[in-house]
Amino acid sequence: MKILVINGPNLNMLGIREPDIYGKQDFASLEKYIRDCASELSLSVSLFQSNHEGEIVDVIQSAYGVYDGIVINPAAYTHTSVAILDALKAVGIPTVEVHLSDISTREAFRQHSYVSLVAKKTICGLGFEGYRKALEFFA
Ligand code: CA2
Repeated sequence: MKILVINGPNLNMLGIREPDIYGKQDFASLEKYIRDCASELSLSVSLFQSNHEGEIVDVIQSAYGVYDGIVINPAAYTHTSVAILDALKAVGIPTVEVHLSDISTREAFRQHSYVSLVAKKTICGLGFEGYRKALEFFA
């Protein structure tokens, strides 16, 4: 089973600020963690990170007919992007949404997610472990 993992804007900056919210580990550690989890679960995984909404839309469109599942942390685009929601609807690939923090207990503007409208499952507040749970959903 082929899974595409998409991380959105600023997640490449993990570990340098706000460790109380996002943890102390950097983005390279997150990518290694995801690859190790996928390997343990016998899933084929591709990783993509972008700070650009249109690039994320493009990679979702490119996943059509190629990937069996998408794991996405849209980061700030979670709360703003109808374009990412529409791309996920267009390709119809089962999607699990992940957030490192618990967005339901943070600022009001973080409590709404467009991606949740299409996601099979949303996992929040488990840090890196949320990505493992998302991969387990597909496994
Ligand atoms: O909790 C999550 O995973 C988020 O998707 C992370 C986003 C945030 O905008 C969402 O509301 C929730 C932020 C990604 C990274 O932000 C950083 C902030 C400071 C230092 C490093 C990264």
